[in-house]
Amino acid sequence: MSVETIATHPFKDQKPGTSGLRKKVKVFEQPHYLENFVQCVFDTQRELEDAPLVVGGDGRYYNREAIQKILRIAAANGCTRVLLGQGGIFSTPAVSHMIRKHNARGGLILSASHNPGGPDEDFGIKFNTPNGGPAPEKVTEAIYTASLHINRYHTLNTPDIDLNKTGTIFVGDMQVDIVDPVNDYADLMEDLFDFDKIRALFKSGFRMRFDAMHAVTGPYAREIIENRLGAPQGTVVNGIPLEDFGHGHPDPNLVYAKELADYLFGPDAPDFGAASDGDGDRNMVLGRHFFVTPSDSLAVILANATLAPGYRAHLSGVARSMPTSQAADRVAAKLGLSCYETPTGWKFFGNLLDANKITLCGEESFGTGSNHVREKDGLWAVLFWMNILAERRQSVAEIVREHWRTYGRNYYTRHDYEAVDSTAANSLVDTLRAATATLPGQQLGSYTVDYADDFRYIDPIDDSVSEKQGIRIGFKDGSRIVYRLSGTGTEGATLRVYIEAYEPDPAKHDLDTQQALAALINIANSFAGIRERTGRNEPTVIT
Ligand code: VG1
Ligand code: CO
Repeated sequence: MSVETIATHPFKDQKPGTSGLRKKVKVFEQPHYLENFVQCVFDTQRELEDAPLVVGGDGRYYNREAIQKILRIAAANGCTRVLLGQGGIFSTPAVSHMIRKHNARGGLILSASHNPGGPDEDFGIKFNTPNGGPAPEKVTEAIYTASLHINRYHTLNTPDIDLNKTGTIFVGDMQVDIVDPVNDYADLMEDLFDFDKIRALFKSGFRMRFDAMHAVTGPYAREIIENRLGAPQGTVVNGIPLEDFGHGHPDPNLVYAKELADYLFGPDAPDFGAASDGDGDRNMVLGRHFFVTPSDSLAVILANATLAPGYRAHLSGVARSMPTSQAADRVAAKLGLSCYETPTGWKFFGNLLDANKITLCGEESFGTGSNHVREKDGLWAVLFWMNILAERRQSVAEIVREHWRTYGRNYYTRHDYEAVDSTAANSLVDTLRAATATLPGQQLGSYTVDYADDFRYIDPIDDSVSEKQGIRIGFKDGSRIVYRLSGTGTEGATLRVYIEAYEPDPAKHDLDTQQALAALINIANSFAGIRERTGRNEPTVIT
């Protein structure tokens, strides 16, 4: 089979954001666009020749086309073996596990995560390194730099392969093993959690609903929750991955997973509800008439971790992204564990996990995970909760309220302003940055500023420095306001405002979150001049 070398030209917009390269499908469909990015991965990651390379995606529109192109480019670049999910399917955490389990040299994940899919929506590609995790900044920078100079890529002139049948086939000289995308991952979950206990919980009449949101976790959830754990058929809903996610927005929060939320807050609510996003790395958990914030979820999992067999022996430490609430910090302090604060994005947990500095980590954006893989893991978090519920035999609400009584409650909300004018958003953040120097000691409303900065992170393992990770304003009473711009949006800029307040008094643990935080929300809005600068009177999404 002869290698074709195709002349190409650089695209100036291939800079990976918080989580890989994410663009409109129409951008990816431009001639050579995807090809360039993939070739730049091979040009900069020479060890990929030794294979295997793990490839799969969340099943969204353009997944299959992208995989056919990737296989030809991989083969033409001398890659000897690919592990491909049947139907082109792999969840993000499953890819991470496959890389680790099969000693692969990396993985390519096709997904724009929770962003909508379809011809006019979003597509994305992420490169994961041999530890199973998202490429760190030095790798994404190298790929980006290569993309500014590329003038050719290598491919083969071969027909498309059938992605649907498991087994081994060849693209040129490259072996492609098409495998069931679920089995290895389901086995890993069975190693970590007490499946007998959870089976007994279902036998006792426990009812749950898992909403796969027409995205990638459907087949995983059916195998694990219905087949292996014995939940009744129909426990998993929207379980078939669709190219456009049923016209939905596969983002598991109270806004986009409204159907599930309405059910859990309705008259016939089951004991437990959960959902996952497009590529399976996010999770939302709900109890009957009760929503668990992702920040609280991390704290509760940490406090109860030793109830799960995989975490019984040892917990090293915990990390959370900077804007995530400080609820986990309080648990860590009590357990005598170190707690790290990292910039937004899972790639920053990788070094801490590899060095065994942390066992658990999480983000406020519905991401929770551990050292079992190097990505956040939606189903894992759901199973962790099920294991805790099976052991404690209390309701979700009882468990969380008890947690608040022990540690206090961190009220928390995030306000997103989507698709705002990029120039306006950048100047808003620039103005805030300039203001931070003089803020400490000042009064904002009834709050006294303790510290203010643009978060700068020095990786404790390799000393790499990440600048400008978000404006933080911390107040004397422990409450915080954080502003940052999203790195995953595909239209204009998205401004995220994160607001947190600590409440030790159990008599005040039942307030509505927006009301409990109203004074701080006002300060956050007026101090940044959000209305004047963005022309928006209210956030697009509140979580
Ligand atoms: C968002 C979240 C961040 C998360 C990232 C990827 O990034 O805030 O916490 O790691 O999405 O999640 P940003 O830059 O838009 O705020 V996913 O599920 O896309 O892999
Ligand atoms: Co995701």
